[in-house]
Amino acid sequence: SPLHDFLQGLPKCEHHVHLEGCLTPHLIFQLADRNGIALPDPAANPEYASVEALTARYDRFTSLDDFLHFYFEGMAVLRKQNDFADLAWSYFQQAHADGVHHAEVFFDPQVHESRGVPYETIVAGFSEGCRRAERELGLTTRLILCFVRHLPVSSGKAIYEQFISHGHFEAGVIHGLGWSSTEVGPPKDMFRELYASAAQKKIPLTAHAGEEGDPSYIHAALELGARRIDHGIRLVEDPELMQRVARDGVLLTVCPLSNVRLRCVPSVEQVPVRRFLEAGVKFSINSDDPAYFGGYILDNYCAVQEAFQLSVLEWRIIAEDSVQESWIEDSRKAELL
Ligand code: ES4
Ligand code: ZN
Repeated sequence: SPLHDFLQGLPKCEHHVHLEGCLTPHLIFQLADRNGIALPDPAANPEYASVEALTARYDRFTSLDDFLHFYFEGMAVLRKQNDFADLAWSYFQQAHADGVHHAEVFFDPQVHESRGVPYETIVAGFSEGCRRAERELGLTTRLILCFVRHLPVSSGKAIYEQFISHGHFEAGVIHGLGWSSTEVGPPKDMFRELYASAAQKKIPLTAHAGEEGDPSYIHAALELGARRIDHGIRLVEDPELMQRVARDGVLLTVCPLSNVRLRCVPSVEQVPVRRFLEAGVKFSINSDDPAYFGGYILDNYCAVQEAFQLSVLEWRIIAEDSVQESWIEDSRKAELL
């Protein structure tokens, strides 16, 4: 887009990216080999015949759950601390090249632990990647532990207890909690108890809601204490709730290319970017699962620009809101503004 260089140079914050969603087909095959892990048999699963075949399958996701099947299958190649560290590092290098100065990144410990990887290994690897990015690239980073909605609450509770007993919030190793995975189906308030406990400890909370699910999922997430909403695009279907979100300054972390790939909208033009701007709803633009959705954060910024032709002033509002709503100290915000 004509503003590509301007958008590249704009100091960006990313708030919605799953580190496991940065696992490219190339890295899946490489780590499967390195760790001696068998990928699904290509005889029965032709998409696993090659890097190219797997990449091509990613163009044809039919829904969130269709994508999640591949996302959870792919992450099975992560075993050792250095697998997690390498994955995080590969994301941070790309983010840095895209002009990201601050990144808040999700990870799914329940899913790895269900495959026998200890919580300590996962957290040590991902935080090693974060520290390297801070040291070598000058990024600031925040790890957000995500609960997943397709596994039993008891498995989320077991992870939460390890997070608490390690003192990982107080130590600044993990800065917040979120939830993600299958939206429609499981109870909207399944993490009520965990979020109540975390809110009491003043732990920042976010939640995936209003991606495939209707606005009542957003309402439930806010009721449980989320102070940020991941996706939230269906908020426009409830004008009253939208007014409240605008008034309370709740940030939506919007992921345009993800929404198109998962068929939440037919094209980027239908992501309610203008409506959010007009309603005074704060939002940031993010990549979600860049290895699966065909683009990192700058591709998402450029896609929004192509669809909406925003002014430089509008871009400055978006960039400023992303700094102000980041979970960082005021002194760091001042550096980024
Ligand atoms: C996700 Cl796009 C999306 N939605 C919900 N959960 C997720 N986990 C990873 N990507
Ligand atoms: Zn997400």
